[in-house]
Amino acid sequence: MSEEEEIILAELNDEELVLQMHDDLYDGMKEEIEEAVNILLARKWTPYDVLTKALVAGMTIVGIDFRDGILFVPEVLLAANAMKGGMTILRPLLAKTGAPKQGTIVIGTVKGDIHDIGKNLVGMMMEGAGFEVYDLGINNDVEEYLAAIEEHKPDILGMSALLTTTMPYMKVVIDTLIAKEIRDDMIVLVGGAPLNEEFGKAIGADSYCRDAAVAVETAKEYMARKHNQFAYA
Ligand code: B1M
Repeated sequence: MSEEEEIILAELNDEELVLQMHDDLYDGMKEEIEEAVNILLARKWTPYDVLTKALVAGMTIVGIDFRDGILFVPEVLLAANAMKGGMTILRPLLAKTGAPKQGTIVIGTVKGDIHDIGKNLVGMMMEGAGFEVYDLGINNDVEEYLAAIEEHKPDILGMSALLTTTMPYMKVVIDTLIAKEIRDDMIVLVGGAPLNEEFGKAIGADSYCRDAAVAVETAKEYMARKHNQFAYA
């Protein structure tokens, strides 16, 4: 018999439960994460707080230990899978805010890059804020972005990159939009951990978005400006 005491998640107070979730995420325990997400929601936590304080904060710890060589790819994949379990519960709740329709966004991770957790968060939060979101997934080349733009005529194009080796591809996409004379038809927002404001400006994006909340605020500001332009035209 194990000497370890079994932890009953429902018996923990909020603070203990969030810390336990950080541990469970670290250990890739999907079922425990799903149970804990449901407990916090039942305690009237907002889906946004569960997402940011429990899941994103936990994933940040995973990221630091991955960087420092304490965790390796298989463990990070398990953590990512546990996080996705939690996000699956939160997605419909975040999207169900009944927010008025804001606009349309096409979003995807760039060619060569398979990181999608952050991009998925941005997509979910955009949905929650009232945007119609077309998520192209990972590893998108310029042709895939162009096809989606042609099909959905988005107000906003969002690109995500998590690797220093893939972030330059964002410029390839923007340069192609310029060459095809469609750059001004949409707002281009970029994000991902290795990017910064300076990089966003250098490649010709409209804005760099530090996180999902900033992405939503930025997108809403651009849409408000667009509507005002039409109102006074
Ligand atoms: Co990868 N990985 N990874 N990885 N991975 C990083 C990015 C890394 C920084 C880790 C490290 O060394 N510290 C490092 C990149 C180093 C660099 O380039 N400078 C790295 C590496 C090296 C690699 C591999 C090359 C490892 C290898 O194979 N040797 C490999 C690359 C594979 C590839 O893409 N071709 C790889 C693989 C993987 C996994 C598959 C194991 C897994 C991804 C699983 C998945 O996504 N489904 C993984 C993970 C999980 C990470 C870390 C640990 C966590 C990323 C994450 O999900 N963060 C990451 C370390 C880190 O970032 N600290 C790391 C949580 C997420 C919520 O944050 O993605 O930053 P983030 O998104 C934020 C903002 O950036 C912003 O909003 C989001 C939400 O707030 N944002 C946007 C993101 N996209 C946006 C788009 C927008 C707006 C805002 O558009 C409008």
